[in-house]
Amino acid sequence: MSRILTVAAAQLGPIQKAETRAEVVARMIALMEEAKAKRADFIVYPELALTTFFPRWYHEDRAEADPWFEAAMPNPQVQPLFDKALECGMGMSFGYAELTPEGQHFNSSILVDKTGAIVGKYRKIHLPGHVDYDETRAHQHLEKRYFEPGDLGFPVWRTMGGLIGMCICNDRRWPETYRVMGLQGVEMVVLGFNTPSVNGHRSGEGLAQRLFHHRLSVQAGAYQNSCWVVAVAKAGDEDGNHLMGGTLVVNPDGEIVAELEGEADGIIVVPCDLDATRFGKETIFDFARHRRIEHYGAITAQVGVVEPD
Ligand code: CDT
Repeated sequence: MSRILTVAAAQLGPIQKAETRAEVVARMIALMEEAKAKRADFIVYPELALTTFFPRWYHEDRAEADPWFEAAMPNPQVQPLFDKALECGMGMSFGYAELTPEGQHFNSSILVDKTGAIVGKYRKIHLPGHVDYDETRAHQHLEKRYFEPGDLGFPVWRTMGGLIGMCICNDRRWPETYRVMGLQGVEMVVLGFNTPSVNGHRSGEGLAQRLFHHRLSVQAGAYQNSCWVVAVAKAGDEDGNHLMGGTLVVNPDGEIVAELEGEADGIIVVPCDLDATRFGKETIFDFARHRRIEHYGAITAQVGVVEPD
């Protein structure tokens, strides 16, 4: 049996500070049209897809960052993307900065089905970076200043003929992210990322190593939970700050089946057989038969390391 969901991983090249939502949405629509021509069912865009990666910019008054946030989704500036998706009969996922009616700020992503309905929302849980200006860093990474940790867990949704989950950027480096979704039977994890191509704390850690850690993380998550992973970059030079590419699709064996070259807007389209997740889920990663939860208590009982006496 096969159950094909054809996915388009839609990388965005750099978005400069001065670029408007309307300009970015036009770029996203152009990628969607390309995906439609290649018969994609589902298109995945990056983290914070509608704007530049603004958490690199420090504001003493954090409310000054609010113009980067969306107070409603969809809103008039993003509606043309929803209209195009409905016209194409295509599901989609993209990330954006969410400002709730209660005044909370999250780094969020949504899952939209082929009828244009928002069926899922995820709020980033593993926020990297720092709260205050850090002069020891080559560049600032102020996600902990501008966002609260997500409060929705790691849900999985039954949609588009499969079981689909989301996470965002830094979440992909944490095995807990995939396992919590794996325990809900996830068949495809989709995620977007904005990853600086140099570690702000360690200038010797450059592009090659950053790409290595990225691939290592998503390949391990896919293999250990026997699911597809679709990881989509915002890439290139944003106002002098470089983000790596590395948009790719990983199969449930942990193999990269497609990877986009370069740092510009572009897509890779992969027919993903969701039934290919069955083998791993029913053999080596049959959780019901093999997990030993009596030994996993420390995973949820503590945050930091507790060394033995
Ligand atoms: N956007 C995001 O989460 N970026 C992080 C950079 C970590 S360095 C502070 C990432 O994991 O790629």
